[in-house]
Amino acid sequence: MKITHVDAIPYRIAYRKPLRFASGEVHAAEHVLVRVHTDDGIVGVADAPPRPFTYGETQRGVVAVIEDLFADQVVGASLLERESIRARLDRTVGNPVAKSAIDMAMWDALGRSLNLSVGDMLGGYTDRMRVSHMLGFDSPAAMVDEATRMRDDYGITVFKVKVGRRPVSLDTAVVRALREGLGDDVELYVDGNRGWTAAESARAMAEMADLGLTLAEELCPADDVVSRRWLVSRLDIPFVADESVTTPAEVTREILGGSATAVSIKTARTGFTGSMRAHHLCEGLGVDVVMGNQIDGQLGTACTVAFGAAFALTSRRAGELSNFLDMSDDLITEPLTIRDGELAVRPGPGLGVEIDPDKLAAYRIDR
Ligand code: MUC
Ligand code: MG
Repeated sequence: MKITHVDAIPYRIAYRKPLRFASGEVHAAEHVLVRVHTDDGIVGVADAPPRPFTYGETQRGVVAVIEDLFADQVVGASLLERESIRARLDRTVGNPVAKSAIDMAMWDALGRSLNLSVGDMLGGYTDRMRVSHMLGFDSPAAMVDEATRMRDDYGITVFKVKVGRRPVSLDTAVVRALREGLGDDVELYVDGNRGWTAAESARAMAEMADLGLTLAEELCPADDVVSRRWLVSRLDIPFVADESVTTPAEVTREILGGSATAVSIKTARTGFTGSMRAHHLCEGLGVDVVMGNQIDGQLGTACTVAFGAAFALTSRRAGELSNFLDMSDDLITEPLTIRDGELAVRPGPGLGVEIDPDKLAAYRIDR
């Protein structure tokens, strides 16, 4: 189980329609496929979706940091040496997405080596999650149409609505149109990606007080420390920290500082090893958790559902597991299927996902 080689392969797959939100927009999956090879001929895979507007990483930067620094720090180690590898990688600050993809590819390789599924190795609580679909910026009518299609075609009844940076009245009109168009049986929550001030957030949430929202995510920046605490203290629903909690230490700071009351765990930024730390911390602190989406493709989504289903706390709420549906194609041989509003964990071994060599050859951009 010794690691012999790490590949970082950049690829590009267009989206059928762009996803727009307060901190950026995505027109194509410009990700990096990370492969960890072992001396037994096992290959573990994971996806690195760089998000410059959230963590500062770029596609070329992820490839470079893996090739120039991380590969040497990993090669020669056993797949079981997760903690010492983590300590070596953490000598380089930042780069959460590159580090996480290495970690998850190691877990995939370990599962394949032991003939066990990653979900079972992590915790094995359940084998599926309810799905929440993230609705990017558009007109109220277009967002209601998309949500209706997701409900009718896939049985999805939980929606995260992107808000912020547009006129507050447009965002509140969208949420009202969704509630009126889809009725009381759907769950709605909002994510501002830091796009409002605390005062704008308070006004918007008051305007939407009759709409039965269940969560408010990262409405304003965590750096607006005092005003965010003021906002969080007056809300009557959990305030989810997302981009402000990229490490367990940040979870502690946000929650104990009163700047958030729930946490989004994203395997794309904390891998499986760091996500376990975040999960155990949230459980100990007694805060709610949402399995978030970093605009993942199917490989990343397979990682999110494997982790989310592994624990009671992470599987309680619907996980954000559906935005790969907007991609024009993907890299894996057998597509993930959402049915009756749920996504099942692949049984394994490892992540239970295979990369299609023809698709990888068609979409990689390094040759
Ligand atoms: C989210 O929850 O914020 C937007 C940017 C990103 O990195 O993830 C998405 C979704
Ligand atoms: Mg978010």
